[in-house]
Amino acid sequence: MRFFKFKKSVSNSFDDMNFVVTPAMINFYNAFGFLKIQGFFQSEYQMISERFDKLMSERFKDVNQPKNFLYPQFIDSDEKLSDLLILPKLNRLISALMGDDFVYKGSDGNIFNNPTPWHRDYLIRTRSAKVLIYLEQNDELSGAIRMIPGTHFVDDSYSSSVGDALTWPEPPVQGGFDEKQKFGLGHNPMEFGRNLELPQAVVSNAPGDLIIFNHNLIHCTNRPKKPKRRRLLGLHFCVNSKKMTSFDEIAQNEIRTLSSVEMESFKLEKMFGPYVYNHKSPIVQRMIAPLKGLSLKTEGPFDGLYQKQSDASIEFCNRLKLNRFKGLEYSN
Ligand SMILES: O=C(O)CCC(=O)C(=O)O
Repeated sequence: MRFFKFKKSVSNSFDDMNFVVTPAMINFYNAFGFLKIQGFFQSEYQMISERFDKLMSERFKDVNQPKNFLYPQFIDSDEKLSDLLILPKLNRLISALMGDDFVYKGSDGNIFNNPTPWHRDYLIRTRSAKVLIYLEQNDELSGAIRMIPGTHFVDDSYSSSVGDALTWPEPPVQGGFDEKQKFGLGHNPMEFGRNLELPQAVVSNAPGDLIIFNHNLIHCTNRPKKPKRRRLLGLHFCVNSKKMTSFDEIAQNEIRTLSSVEMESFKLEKMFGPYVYNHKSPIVQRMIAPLKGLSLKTEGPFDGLYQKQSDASIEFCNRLKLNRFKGLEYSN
C-alpha cells in the first residue's frame, strides 16, 4: 500500500509566517486520523535534539542500553522545550484541528529500542491528538510508525470491527493482532518480517517532520532488520469541549485511564512540569488552565522499561473495551 505524502509547501521552511493550515490538511486528518507535515520543526530541530539528549541523560543512568525509556512531563521539564508551546505555527495547527480554545495535556520523551505492538493510545470520544516529533529518520524498513487509517472513529462499525481483533490494552509485550487471530496470523510487529498484509499506512519521517494523530487511531511500529533506536517527543492536546458538563471530571477520567494503562509505574504529582506550570506566556496558561489543578498520584519509580500491566489495570481496560461505543462510560 502506498502512503499519500504531503508535498512540501512552496516555501521549504515552515517558519511561522508562511505556514498555512490548508483545508486539505484538515480533511486528511479528519478522515484518516493522522497527518504528516514535512519540515515543520526544521528550524527548531537542532535545539530539540540537544535538549532531548540532555534531559534524558540527566534522568536515566545509561540511555544507551537497548531498552525503552519513557520520561513524562518532558518538555515541561525544560525551559527551551516548553517554549515549543508558544510557536505560532503550532498554535495555528492545533487550533485548526481542535478549536481555538484547545487544551494541552502534557508531553513525554521516549527512546525506543524495540518495536511497539498494535494499539490505540486511548479510546475516548473527546477529540484528542498526539504530536510526534521523531528525531531520527524512520522508514518502512527501520521502524516508521504505521497507522490503520480511519480507526479513530469510536462510534464507527469499521473501527470497532478492526478494534475487536486488537488485544489492546493488554500488556504491550504482545503483538496486538495475532493473539486473537481474527484476521489470521502474520500481523505481529514484534517479529521481523511479519505484519505486512494488514492494510496499513507506513508514515515514514525525516528529522524535523511533524506527525499528528488522533489518540484513538490504531498504530504500531515494526521490528526492523537491524535494531535502530528512535528518539521521540510526544505532545498531547485535546478539545476544550463545550458539550461537557464537567470538563474536569471527564478529563480526570481520561487521565485515570491513561495512568492505569500506560503510566502505572510513574510518580507524577502534578499534571504539568514546572516550566509549563509556571510559564509566563498567557498562551501557555490559557491552554493548561482547564487541567492545571489536576495531579496524578500514581506510585513507584520508573526504571525505563515497559512493565507488565497489573491484573487490575487489564480488568479496568477490558471493561472499557466491552463498552467501546460509549467512550469512557465503562461499567463497573
Ligand atoms: O515509535 C514507536 O514505537 C511507537 C510510538 C507510539 O506508539 C506512540 O507514540 O503512541
